[in-house]
Amino acid sequence: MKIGIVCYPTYGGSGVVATELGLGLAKKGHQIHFITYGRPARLQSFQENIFYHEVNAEDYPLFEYPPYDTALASKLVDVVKYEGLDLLHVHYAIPHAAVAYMAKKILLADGKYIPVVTTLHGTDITLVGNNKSFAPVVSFSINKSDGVTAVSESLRKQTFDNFAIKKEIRVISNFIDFDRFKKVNKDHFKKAIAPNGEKILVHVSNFRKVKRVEDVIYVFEKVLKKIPSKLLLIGDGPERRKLEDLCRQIGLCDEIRFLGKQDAVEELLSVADLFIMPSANESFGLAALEAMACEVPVISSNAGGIPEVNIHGKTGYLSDIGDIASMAKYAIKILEDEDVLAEFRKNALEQAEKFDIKYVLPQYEKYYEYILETAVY
Ligand code: GMT
Repeated sequence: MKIGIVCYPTYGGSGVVATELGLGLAKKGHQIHFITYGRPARLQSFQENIFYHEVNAEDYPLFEYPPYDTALASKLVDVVKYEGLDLLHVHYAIPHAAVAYMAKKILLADGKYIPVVTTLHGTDITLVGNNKSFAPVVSFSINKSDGVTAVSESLRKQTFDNFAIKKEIRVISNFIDFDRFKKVNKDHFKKAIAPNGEKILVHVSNFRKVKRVEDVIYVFEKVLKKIPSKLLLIGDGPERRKLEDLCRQIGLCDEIRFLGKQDAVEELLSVADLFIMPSANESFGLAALEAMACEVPVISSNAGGIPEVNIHGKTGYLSDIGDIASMAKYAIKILEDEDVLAEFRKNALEQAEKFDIKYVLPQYEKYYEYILETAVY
């Protein structure tokens, strides 16, 4: 198949999933065309069957904002037409599903039919989509997509609860590529981060409010009272400044390291003992799955789709959103006993294996085939 993939190319989970999906499909012989405004973060080197088309929203003195949607629609029309694409797979309802619909109509006027599959990732539904000014576009573009997938049962339910959806939504979960995400020997990292054998706690996110990174710091503060440990905060985003201030305020600058954005996050996860994800909302929690693939148990909130990934009492523990005391108690329970930690590590890996890309790629391929057979125009 020749498939066009549209996504946000940044460090967010949706861009990661879209890119890894494209790379995986290309390895299986499909021709993949990424159509984005920047090179996707995980698209780093040449690979057979991968093409990249950059969308340039030209600025013009008359425009207050560069017209990204129009530029993307025009690029989609161009790529579908001249590369002979069979299907467009857009990640994120707004604006991608809406823009794909526009491109589809333009192409139809020219006698070319292109089916559109939309994947919902979470913030498009739970945060942005609930903003009343976006809601009509979100509902419309979901209903007008030929196929719709959501990354968890929880997100599927939330979509039906919040919007007037007349379409079937297929759940195809996030996945993990074990060629990349696996525990590797990085003892020199461990020695540098925790020279006295301290336990290493890790959080990875884009430091948005919804991630509740301050809870990570408060949980760590409690853990530190019982267990010698270090905290790595990986990623960057709008809350970082406040978080740095918080670390200074509570005097933990020597114990907490802000590492910023990291490309080889799996190498850091390889030296971690515990991953913390206290999010207020999380449609799936790909970052937790990546940690589990590297044999790291997870202390998380029970928001959204996280319980579909992190199994309470087995791969980690779930607490109510904001319940720092409970999260710290569970973290200590895992970290204070080496046998317990080893058992949770083993369970985390076993659970992550259920989300192996080798099981999920065929689900997308089958879904594309189904859409190509059934789409009516
Ligand atoms: O979590 C983020 O801030 C990034 C966000 C995105 O839209 O890129 O991630 C969402 O999609 C990921 C991939 O499907 C999911 O694993 C994340 O749980 C989801 N984030 C939220 O729902 C907050």
